[in-house]
Amino acid sequence: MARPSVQNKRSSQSLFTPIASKEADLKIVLLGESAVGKSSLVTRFASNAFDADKESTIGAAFIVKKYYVTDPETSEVKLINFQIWDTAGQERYQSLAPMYYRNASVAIIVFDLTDISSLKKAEFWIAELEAYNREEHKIQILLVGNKSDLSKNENDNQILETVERLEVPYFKTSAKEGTGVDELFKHIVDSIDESIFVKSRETLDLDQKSKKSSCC
Ligand SMILES: Nc1nc2c(ncn2[C@@H]2O[C@H](COP(=O)(O)OP(=O)(O)OP(=O)(O)O)[C@@H](O)[C@H]2O)c(=O)[nH]1
Ligand SMILES: [Mg+2]
Repeated sequence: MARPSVQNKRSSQSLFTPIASKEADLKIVLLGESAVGKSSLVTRFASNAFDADKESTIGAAFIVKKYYVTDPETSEVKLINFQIWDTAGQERYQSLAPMYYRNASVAIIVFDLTDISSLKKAEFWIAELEAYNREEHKIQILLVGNKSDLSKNENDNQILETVERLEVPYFKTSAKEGTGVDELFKHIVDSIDESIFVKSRETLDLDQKSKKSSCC
């Protein structure tokens, strides 16, 4: 089957918002050391923007993003309501993290490709989530090396060895330039279980409107 195409704000959605037949809510959490670019990745994904002077997150930020996917074969449009918890990487907020990853479907663990110590912190979060998953939870864990625009390959071998050992899907991104961000979210969209989709409220609204207009 051909892979579904994704329409986000950058493409046709701003000109024409499709009506989805099905929709699903998807809770995502971002974890990682401070200043690795978690908030910048969310801003790139949700608003296609980048702020070079982004302020460090306090506690956590919550972002909602509607994301439409069209199946090229059936033309069926599906809506994914991303509910994104962007946590604060500063040490003093670390104990709050379980509040945000509890009930999440996907955890994006971010490190900075130019700062090898941030990969250690990523390993810590992966270990914590794997322990949580052993208690009958099922968070999909993804590892992201961000700031690829700055990386000069100096840490590559050490990163690759660690990534192979961790055995989690790995993505390289630049929130600044936007590279790799679509691939990351497309991977998330592609791995959504069909069973979580329900009939879209947009279709239900249309059904009701057409019933009203044909009535009496
Ligand atoms: N060059 C470059 N800079 C980036 C990139 N992503 C983020 N930055 C910069 O890195 C700094 C930290 O980014 P944030 O997005 O605030 O990092 P964070 O992980 O959310 O940090 P906390 O909220 O403290 O946990 C900011 O100055 C960003 O502009 C990137 O891909 N490339
Ligand atoms: Mg932040």
